[in-house]
Amino acid sequence: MTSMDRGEEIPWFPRRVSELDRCSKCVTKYEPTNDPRHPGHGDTAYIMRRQFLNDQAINYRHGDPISFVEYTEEEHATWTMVFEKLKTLHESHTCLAYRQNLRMLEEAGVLTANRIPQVADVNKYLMEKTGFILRPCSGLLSARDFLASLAFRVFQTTTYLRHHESPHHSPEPDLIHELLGHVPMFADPFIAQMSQDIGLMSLGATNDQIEKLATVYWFIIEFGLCREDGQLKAIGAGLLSAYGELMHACSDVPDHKEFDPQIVSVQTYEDSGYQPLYFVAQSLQDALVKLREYAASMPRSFAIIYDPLTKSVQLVEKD
Ligand code: TIH
Ligand code: FE2
Repeated sequence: MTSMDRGEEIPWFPRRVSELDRCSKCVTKYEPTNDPRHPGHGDTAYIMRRQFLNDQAINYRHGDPISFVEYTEEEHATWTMVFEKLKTLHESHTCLAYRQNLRMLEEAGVLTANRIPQVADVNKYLMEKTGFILRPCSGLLSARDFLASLAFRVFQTTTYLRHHESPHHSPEPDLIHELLGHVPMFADPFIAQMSQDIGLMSLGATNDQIEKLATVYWFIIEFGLCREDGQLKAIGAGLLSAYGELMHACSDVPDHKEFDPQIVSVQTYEDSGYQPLYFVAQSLQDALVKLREYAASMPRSFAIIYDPLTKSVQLVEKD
């Protein structure tokens, strides 16, 4: 008997990469239009600029060339300031994979401190590293839609920048976070695989499972740490793009626990200020192994098979 026969509804999910066009549902949180915690709250010019870039992203369809974005001098200046300040912490606070990939991205001229890179150029680079590509989106997506895209090695990316008066921490993802936090890590095969595994597990998952997977994603891909030579180092993109929180995370102020997806999946988290608790993996390899054990333990009435050549998945019913 299949799960369909038992009357269990498997929620709709994309079967091929082009169906990600149907996975762009945004959730509203920290909108500068109505949330005083957003640094751009009350700044009409900022709000309009953010809206303009979001509108462009909303109209993006799979297969479209990524359009060139003309960033303003003010935006370039914010980028440069953030990049240069973060550089002072790279040696001491970031993991080896980040440092190596960032150096390669700089040497290739893809990420440079003086100009905001174009997403199309970043994609060309990442495509050859791990096959991950960035696709424009218009803000914080629903966890289900966001995780589904990872199954196809697609990363939904905001295109607006944080407010210039709060350059070193943003309460929401922005292009600086995507480019300085995620891009060097998506060039790493273990992070790429972990992200895709979480994505594949999310396809057709229950709401409860989606929440658990989103929490694991949060604590490893966004805010994860690892230990190198006895020292805490950031692997999470949310730390790699935020000067203040990067220092906080590696200090002895917050709590640190060993990364165990079973425990992580039910941990509550902070999403407007610094985290009070971080999880520490032994290494990226170790995190991937643990994640795969966790994935295998998740109850599911079907299996998903991914074909990288056609970027499509097949659902196999278990009986
Ligand atoms: N706090 C991050 C930054 O300042 O770059 C942005 C975010 C990542 C995830 C949630 S908010
Ligand atoms: Fe992120």
